[in-house]
Amino acid sequence: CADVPQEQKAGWASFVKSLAQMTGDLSSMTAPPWDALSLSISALRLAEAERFRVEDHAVTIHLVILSPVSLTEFPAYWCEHPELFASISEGQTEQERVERVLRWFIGTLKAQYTTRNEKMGSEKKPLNPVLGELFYGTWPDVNGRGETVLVVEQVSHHPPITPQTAYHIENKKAGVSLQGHSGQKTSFTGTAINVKQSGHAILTVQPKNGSAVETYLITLPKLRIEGIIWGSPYIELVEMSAIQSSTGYTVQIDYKGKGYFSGKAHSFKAVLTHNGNGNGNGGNGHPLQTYEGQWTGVATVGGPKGPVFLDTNIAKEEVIVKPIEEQDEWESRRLWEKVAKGIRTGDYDTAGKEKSRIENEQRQRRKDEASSGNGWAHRHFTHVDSDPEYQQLSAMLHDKLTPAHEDAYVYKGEQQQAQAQAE
Ligand code: 0T9
Repeated sequence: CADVPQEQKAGWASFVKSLAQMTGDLSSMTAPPWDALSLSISALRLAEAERFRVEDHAVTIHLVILSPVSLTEFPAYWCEHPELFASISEGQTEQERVERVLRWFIGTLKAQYTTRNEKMGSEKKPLNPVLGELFYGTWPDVNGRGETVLVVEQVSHHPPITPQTAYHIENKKAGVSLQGHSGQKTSFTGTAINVKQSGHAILTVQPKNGSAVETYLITLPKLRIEGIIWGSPYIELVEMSAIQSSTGYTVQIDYKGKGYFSGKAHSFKAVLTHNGNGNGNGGNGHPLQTYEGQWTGVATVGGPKGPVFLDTNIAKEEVIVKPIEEQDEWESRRLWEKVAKGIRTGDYDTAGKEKSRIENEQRQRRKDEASSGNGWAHRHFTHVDSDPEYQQLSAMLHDKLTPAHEDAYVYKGEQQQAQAQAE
């Protein structure tokens, strides 16, 4: 690395520093190994680094790795296989239904965590939603499966509260709905970004065979953004997450990258147990079934040679969104239209100016709210300090699988929604 020009090393250091500025939490790190990083990078692929224009300004770097899509669009990833979502209620037994929940959940991971790499070549920094930003979408009723409707709202934005995105997805005909919220805490390890997700989701199912309504707590996995020093960031899921059903079933899902269970990247292994007495420790139950494979590929039941549980390469259906001209001014694609266009066309000047305009407007709004004493009101969700459904389900989960006690954002439903629009 001795022959790497000094300006390029400095360029990388400023690139990495700009990452820190963009992801809030990172900048609170006390002793980031910037120097070590810029040196190790220079020994790697400086040619790659060229596309960040390392010798240039940090501003250029920001925008090149910036995605034109806001985080409020991400909840749509929960439903890019609407038929898997809808068919949960068709399971004949409690165990069959929990298996369908697992199949749907594993089926969402590829979209959630690899879409940006597929569409834009690498993971990119999503647009940071503003408070009150909305995203609406639908998946059509095909073959009688019922229409699925998505409502997303950015419900918090400012520190010290972690920014949170709340969402509600419902297929009325199928009797399946998902309600959740998500936020992230990021930290930089020197070579990767660790992301801890806050929030959880609760799935509600009205079984088609007439059994009582069931709820399922879905916890969110941790992730690592790898490949940063190579200039091509991608996500690997780490540690574990869980699905806990009100019927007493627990699924623990362990995630591993290259070199573990199968020696393949993006691997998982899920174990299904039932906690016989309906309370206490689901993790201690005798394993009823296992599911393993790649969440980007094929998964099997009962061992690697078992029958196929899910092939994640089945076609996905992107959410349908109204044309921008028909959208509310708070809807994500309308709100970010000029920024997104700038990023897409390489007009970073306009993108940057528009982004600052939106951010300044937000700052002014917050100031006005503070001086008038009228805070921002959520349109579709009500904040609750404790959610009884969450309490009931998380009490059945093993400690190591339980997210810290959390509040929730409850969907107001259509009635209140209509009322709010009339006001
Ligand atoms: C919830 C999902 C989440 C959001 C994203 C970490 C991340 C923001 C949060 C967790 C969705 O259900 C699933 C997928 C991707 C996650 C994003 C990946 C990512 O890189 C960003 C962070 C904030 C960055 O933009 C870091 C910058 C880096 C990509 C630049 C090289």
